[in-house]
Amino acid sequence: MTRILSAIKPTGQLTLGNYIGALRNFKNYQEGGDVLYFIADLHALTLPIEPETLRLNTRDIASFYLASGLDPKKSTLFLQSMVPAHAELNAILQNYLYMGELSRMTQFKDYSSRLKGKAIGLGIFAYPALMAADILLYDTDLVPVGEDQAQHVELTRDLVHQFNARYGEILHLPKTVVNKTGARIMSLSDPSKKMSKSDPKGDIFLKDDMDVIRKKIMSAKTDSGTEIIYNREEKPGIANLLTIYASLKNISIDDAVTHFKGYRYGEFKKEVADAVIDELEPLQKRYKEILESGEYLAVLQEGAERAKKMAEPLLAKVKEAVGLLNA
Ligand code: ATP
Ligand code: LTN
Repeated sequence: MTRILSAIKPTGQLTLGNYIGALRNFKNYQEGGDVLYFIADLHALTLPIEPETLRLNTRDIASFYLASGLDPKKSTLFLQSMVPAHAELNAILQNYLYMGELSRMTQFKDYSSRLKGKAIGLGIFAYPALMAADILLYDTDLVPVGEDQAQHVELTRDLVHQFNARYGEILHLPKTVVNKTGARIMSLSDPSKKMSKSDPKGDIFLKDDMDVIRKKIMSAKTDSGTEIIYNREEKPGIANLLTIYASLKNISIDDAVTHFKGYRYGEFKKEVADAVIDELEPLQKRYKEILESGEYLAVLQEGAERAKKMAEPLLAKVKEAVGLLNA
């Protein structure tokens, strides 16, 4: 059976970008796949974060996982920090990634430029080693992520080739799956930038009130033109709203453009806002119920027990291959 694995890191409030690029697609893999979704809480420590914020974000994401339709009977849901094998494999694999390639990672460059003037922690630099460990621990076949994470999976693939060339066929080669539409939702206030939870300008948050969402979309940055066409370079704001609409309605961008032919920008934005609200209002209601009930806790613990067992054989194989004595 195809094994699928993905994660979200609890660095901030989940955005519409996380939802369209990742979360919304997760449940589709549950049927007929062997799926693991975790919360990358160790990765969240790679940027400065308050302990209480990290805890709140983690609870939120766990609740949103369940609210979005992930079923603990079909998916293994857990926290990265609850399965020590992630950190153990990371300690081994970090020796097979190199400073040059790590310093070329777009995410590292983005984050370190945001930390301008402040010291840059080792964790953000070594981020791809832990992510490679996450993926390789479970012999993962497919990794569904947004476009921004594809580079990290590519680096994991390079590592597999290199490691296996030296030690034999130990690590399984994963593939990235990036959804064609919605892989990169942009900021509403600056559509040249990714909508990002740790740089929350122009974000729509999954927890925003519906009237706030409507206001944000109605005031999204567009251009001085009048035509609704898809052109990422010349009309990035309109292109972004078209992407959001097409993703949520499960239609192609071309069909969205046809649908809005002859619309004014204001009417267009109003329909995009309706589409977002139709999707987020019921999601938010389920999320609140789950968060209040606390039911996510038992789910994460059970998931972690299952994941620990699944991770054991590969970790043992790697230890053996590199020459660590297994007791
Ligand atoms: P951060 O701001 O802390 O970097 P993020 O919002 O980029 O966080 P991640 O936790 O890094 O979110 O990503 C979770 C998933 O959401 C990943 O699969 C990522 O590719 C996807 N994702 C994040 N932002 C977007 C976006 N703007 N458009 C589409 N997918 C996105
Ligand atoms: N880096 C990812 C989160 C993440 C992940 C993973 C995704 C951590 N480990 C393993 C897929 C597979 C991100 O979304 N920023």
